[in-house]
Amino acid sequence: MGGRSLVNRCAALIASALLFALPGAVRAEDGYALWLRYAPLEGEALERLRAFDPAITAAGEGATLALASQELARGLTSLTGGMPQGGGGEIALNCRGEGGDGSFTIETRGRSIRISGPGELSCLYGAYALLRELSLGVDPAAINLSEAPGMPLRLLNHWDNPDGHVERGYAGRSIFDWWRLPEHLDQRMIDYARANASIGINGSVVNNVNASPLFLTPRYLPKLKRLADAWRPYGIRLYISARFSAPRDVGGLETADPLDPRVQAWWKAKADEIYAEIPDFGGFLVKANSEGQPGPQDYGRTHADGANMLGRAIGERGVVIWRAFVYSELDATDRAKQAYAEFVPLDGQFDDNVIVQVKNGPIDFQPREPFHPLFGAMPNTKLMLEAQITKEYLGFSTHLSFLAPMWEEVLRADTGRGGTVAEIIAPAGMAGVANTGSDRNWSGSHFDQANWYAFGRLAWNPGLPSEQIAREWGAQTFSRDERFLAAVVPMMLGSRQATVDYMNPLGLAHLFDTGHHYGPAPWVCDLARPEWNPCYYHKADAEGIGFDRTRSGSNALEQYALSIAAQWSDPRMIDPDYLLWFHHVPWDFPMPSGRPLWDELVARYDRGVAAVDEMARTWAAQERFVDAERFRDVSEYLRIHRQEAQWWRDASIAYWRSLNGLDMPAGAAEPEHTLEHYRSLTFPEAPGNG
Ligand code: GCW
Repeated sequence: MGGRSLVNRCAALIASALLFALPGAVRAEDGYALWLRYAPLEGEALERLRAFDPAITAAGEGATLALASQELARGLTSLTGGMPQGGGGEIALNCRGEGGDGSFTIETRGRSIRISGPGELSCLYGAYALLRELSLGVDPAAINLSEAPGMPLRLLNHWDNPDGHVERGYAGRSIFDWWRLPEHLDQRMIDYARANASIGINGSVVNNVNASPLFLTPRYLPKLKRLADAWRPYGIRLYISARFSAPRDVGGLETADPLDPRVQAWWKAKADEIYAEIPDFGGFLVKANSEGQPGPQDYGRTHADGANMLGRAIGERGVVIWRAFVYSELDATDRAKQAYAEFVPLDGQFDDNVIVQVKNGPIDFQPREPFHPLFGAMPNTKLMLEAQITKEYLGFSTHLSFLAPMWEEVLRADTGRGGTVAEIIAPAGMAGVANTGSDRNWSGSHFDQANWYAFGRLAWNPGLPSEQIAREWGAQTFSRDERFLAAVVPMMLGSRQATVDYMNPLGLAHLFDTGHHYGPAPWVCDLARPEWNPCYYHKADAEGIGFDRTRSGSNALEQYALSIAAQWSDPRMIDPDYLLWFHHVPWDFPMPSGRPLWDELVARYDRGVAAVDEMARTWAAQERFVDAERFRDVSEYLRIHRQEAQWWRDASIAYWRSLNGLDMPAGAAEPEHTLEHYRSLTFPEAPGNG
């Protein structure tokens, strides 16, 4: 069967795509289509693409190649308002074989575009890349690209439970319908794979790291298999979070000791059982001896003992990803130091198929943290970066906060020990804690789709500038009109700093309300474990504020390379964005701006709130570029965002003043309510709680 018939087989699908693509079709824009809307081109770009009118030919037969053809046909139909007829142009897909890393080349000669690469996935990735360019209005005759992935593993981590609750999920219930699987496969599972593939994501860990052992029971295997089968053509491998105590929980053993031969045999048999059904199973992700999860230390063994035991069960078929997010109430040292202290001594002891997954910063996905000191400190261990796409500490789904600049900040950070974070993780990869849910728009808010998109694009190419990501996303998702992009791209780029400013300015961290982490509660000081308390992190009193992590304090600085520690050790020299992370300083400490610390702090809060006002104004001017439904959604969310930014500012300032007794700096407004008011607010039903 030749390439043409492949295309013919896609005809039905194209016809249905056409239905959605017709200009003026009465189809509400609810955000479901994500960045894959392929809105009809206009003007010169439309004429050019219509004139190009390619035939799509594919040399080969495989399912992934067929998808590449379908995607091209669907995208072109949508972009031009009509199915390509093969009126002279050509898109030739030249990729053979399974496997390959998805790297691709797009070469254009006259009216012929050739997509090639080492395996079929190359053609699928190339097709998405070509469509992205065309969606941005680029002339097909000018598209020449050659791309390879910046790292092998580009994974989403879902913190989804089998009952549909999503830990730290702000977009509804889980997208995974375990109850109806394996018999019913929801269309969302295909659309999900397609969205991921379009940005280069190649794996999905489908359950929470606070893992239910159910996923390791025979009942779940057919469910997992159905998903894995559906995702395979999209190049998405399925992984699961494994509960370390599973041999006891569901295996009938009385121990989960990694050095016990029965435990080893149980995991080996379990892995074999999984691989018999899912030959390309990705492997296990494990949260062990962290926040009450079971692990090897329960038996006096190390993280390396536990990880290697699982790694041997998996063998060459996949990987074990072991999380470094550990801290203990029994350990009195600074929480920011604990992961390093536990893991650095194990460097060199992990097997080849074990990867240690490290959060971007040493505490926990705060609006801003310095990079994690483990990056660069374990030269003989594969390290993977864990980022959080879902906005647990960044305003849930109602604050507009574009996170590419945050990830760019960590990826580009020079560890002073063998390269930037991006270079350190290049042999392993990046994981993003997903923000997907059952909400029609997937991510809880339209702009949070940009964070999913940005995560995938950065994992594919960690050198991509945030600005380019924002432009691409904005043009594909909302409007390619230059006036829209000129306003909305800068708005997105400034939004994360705004969140830092009104929530946790100047290096403050973890001032969130207990448990659900919704809203401010810097006054909480009395919870059982010290590091659960915001007071532990800010250490504010009548004299000053901030966590002394220099030699006179916890000396967390010593965990960084000397060259980096030197930049951060002097409170007068450090970038003010990290000041209170590393230093305890008096309220009148002179800041580079010339203001005393207190005035600077209030100015930062005000700057954050003002930035949200500005965002609302910017958005209000975009009505003509955006469909009514999404325009209104974003407008309403920005109203919530504005109120909550004010709340963060006012509650924080009211609390600091209760400690320092200082007046408001000249010209700054008093908090709207009393401290008692802010302290009295409770939100037991806030979403996403663990
Ligand atoms: O960010 C914290 C969250 C927990 C989460 C934990 C982790 C999955 O508050 O909900 O648990 O980190 O990363 O393990």
